[in-house]
Amino acid sequence: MPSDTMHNIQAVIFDLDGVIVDTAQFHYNAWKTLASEWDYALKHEDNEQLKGVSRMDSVNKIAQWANVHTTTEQLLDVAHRKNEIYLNFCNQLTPEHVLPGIAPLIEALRASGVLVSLGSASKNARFVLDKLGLLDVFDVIVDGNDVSKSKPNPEVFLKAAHHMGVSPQDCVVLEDAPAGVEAALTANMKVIGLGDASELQKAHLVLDNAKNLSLGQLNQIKIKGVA
Ligand code: B16
Ligand code: MG
Repeated sequence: MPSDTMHNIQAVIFDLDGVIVDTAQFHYNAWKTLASEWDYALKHEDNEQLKGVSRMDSVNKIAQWANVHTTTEQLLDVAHRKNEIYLNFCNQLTPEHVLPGIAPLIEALRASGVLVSLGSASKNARFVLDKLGLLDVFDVIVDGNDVSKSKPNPEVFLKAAHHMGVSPQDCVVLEDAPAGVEAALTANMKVIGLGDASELQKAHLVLDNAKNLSLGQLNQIKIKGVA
């Protein structure tokens, strides 16, 4: 085996919302509707803090921002109604909504024998992947139904690595959220942030999108730990 092959990545873990598909806006609009019932105008900055965060952790944060103290039943009801609005938006998704570069990247990784996994906080991940025509392309899917701790906890990524039989150091995570970047770093994985560099500065590399992302670039990050 050539010496540099030993350093090559073995797996890529994809976040879903904001990496594979732009559903972040759907979450935002749905939460805005519910927050307005509490007379709270949800802001863009608030939404940044909800990215990658589970549904119940999100509803708890919004209640706190709105200074609302209510029962668990009511919080569950708000979360349930938010999800109905969100799923209604998701119903319109088709394979054309897969973000640029993602489908060819998955194809290239699979062709090179690199494992691909989903690592998402969403309990709707399989529904969304099905809409996008991507349900069958992952070696492993770990989503919000499989974990008890929300990002920035690394549970979702560590579970994905474990199910693939790969060491965390041999995984690269693609993330759009500060909480997800934090989770990947805590998991001892390399992480590429996709989106706003000022929000994702802790990632090893930040790109606008996955358009020109190649396996060679992923391996460079693995070898050099590019900062
Ligand atoms: P659900 P990701 C996360 O998905 C979203 O970024 C976050 O906004 C959402 O609250 C969370 O999933 C839970 O989603 O309500 O569908 O279970 O970015 O980790 O793929
Ligand atoms: Mg995300």
